[in-house]
Amino acid sequence: MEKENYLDLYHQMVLIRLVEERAAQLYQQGKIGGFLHLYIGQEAVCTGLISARQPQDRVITAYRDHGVAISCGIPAKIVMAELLGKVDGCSKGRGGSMHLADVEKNFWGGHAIVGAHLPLAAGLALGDVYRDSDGVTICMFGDGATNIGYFHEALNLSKVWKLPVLWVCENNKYGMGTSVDRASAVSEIRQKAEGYGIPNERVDGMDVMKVRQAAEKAIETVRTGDGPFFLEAVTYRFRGHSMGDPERYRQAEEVKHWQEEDPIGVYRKYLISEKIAAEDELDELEASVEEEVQEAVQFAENSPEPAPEELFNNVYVEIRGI
Ligand SMILES: Cc1ncc(C[n+]2csc(CCOP(=O)(O)OP(=O)(O)O)c2C)c(N)n1
Ligand SMILES: [Mg+2]
Repeated sequence: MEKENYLDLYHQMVLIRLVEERAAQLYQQGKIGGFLHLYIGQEAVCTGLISARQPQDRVITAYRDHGVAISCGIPAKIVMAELLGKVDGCSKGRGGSMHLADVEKNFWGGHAIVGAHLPLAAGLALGDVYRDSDGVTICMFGDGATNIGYFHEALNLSKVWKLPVLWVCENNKYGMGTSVDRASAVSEIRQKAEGYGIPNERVDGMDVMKVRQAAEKAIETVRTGDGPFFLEAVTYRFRGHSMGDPERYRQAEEVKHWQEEDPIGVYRKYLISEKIAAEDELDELEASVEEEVQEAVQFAENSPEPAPEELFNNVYVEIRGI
């Protein structure tokens, strides 16, 4: 990678963090409605993973999707406008936090029902097989989703039909409020892929470089190979499941322990120790991201609300030649 590429990844991680910190404030001010699931702590996963994809590779995820949308190339101001339910949002203000999407950027959403997008990912990949495309469908989901029937149906079918899917489990140790240890029969989620004969790997999801390397390998394995691959990224969410979670299911010390491994801090140290960037250069970059987020909020606040007569428009969309 060139220096510019390293800095791009840093920029992206800081941007995701600051967008979400502002989103939390806007939520508390009542400017964002519905649910808001923050990705803070998990930024290295989407940043490393999606930086390794080619344009023909699709991405689909669950409701913890703000970081994924930014990594897929949706500008911060468009994400912010969607969070505020405004017409300039990527879903024209109808989707909100859990339904960010942009097909032009090969980002297929943002899905609120746990596990339900896994069969959709299998369908997208089947479409690519029909069209003779060499695209890989990257499907991200949580550890909790792996206890749901859809997960098992989708994994099974993907192996039987040799579908080009990269299954990526973000194991952040908890579902809504239940730890993996209490809800899952196996503690290493990748073991579930073994049951379907799917090759798999576990990676440190707090280290963007490690995620990127594992993702590059996994995506190429799927592209050139004979069916799906399963990647488990071990990570942690620093905030509650969604806004207003009292977090009675975990100890403050545990959260503090993981925060010492903040993925942005880990990467910052790496860039400095490898002499890729100097400290003041990274400080400047952070300051510019703060401005970018400020502008994004202004843009979103100034964007109009959808008009009432638009209510039934854009409920379904016809997409040709996907
Ligand atoms: C089918 C279904 N059951 C229950 C819920 C409620 N629910 C929302 S998120 C969630 C936990 C999912 O945890 P995980 O897959 O680990 O994702 P994370 O929130 O950790 O990113 C649950 C049970 C839902 N949205 N859909
Ligand atoms: Mg989880």
